Amino acid sequence: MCFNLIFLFALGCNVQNIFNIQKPLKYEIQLSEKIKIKIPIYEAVFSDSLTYRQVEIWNDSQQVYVDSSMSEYLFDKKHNPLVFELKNGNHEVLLQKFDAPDFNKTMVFSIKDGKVFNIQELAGFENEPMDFDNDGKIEYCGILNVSDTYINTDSCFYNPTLYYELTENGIKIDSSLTKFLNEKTWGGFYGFVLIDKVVPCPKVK
Ligand SMILES: [Ca+2]
Repeated sequence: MCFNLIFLFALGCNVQNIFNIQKPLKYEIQLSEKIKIKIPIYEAVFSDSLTYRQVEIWNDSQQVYVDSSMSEYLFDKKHNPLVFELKNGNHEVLLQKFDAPDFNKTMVFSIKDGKVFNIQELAGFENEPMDFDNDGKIEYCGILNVSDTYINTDSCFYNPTLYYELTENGIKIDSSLTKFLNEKTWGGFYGFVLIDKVVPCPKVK
């Protein structure tokens, strides 16, 4: 088995319970045998979700990361947070960062030898993971940034959907799939980021 995909199994409490507790909270979410996260602070209600700050990542009994910024994170019980155990023994912890008014982002924390050695910011995942191109590997997808509406409702600014493939070495942009599907959507591939090129809007099926 090259890697294990382990979903968040439970927050262990519900929203009502959270607001009934007055003292500081500290959740622990065990993501795998070695990796867990701790969340000392809940921040705000957004829609029906809570956001969390000062998230800590732990490897065994060692804290390997603490977010000291004002970043807020969102959790659900399906695909967020995630941990991937890679073929080489490293781990990747994926957390969803609240980024309104822009789209949320997926933060990827790479852990090796008990240390976070790399942090990536990806598009927030919006789909059920699936094998889009039938190559045996699943992909997640999302859009990095919100685009402005163009004055002509038949036209849009080019804003690609990015596809990320889960490989045995970690989650990576699937360039060929991203190019292929965006070309179908936009009538051409014009890069991996939002640009001010005006193109016909994608047809909603
Ligand atoms: Ca695939």
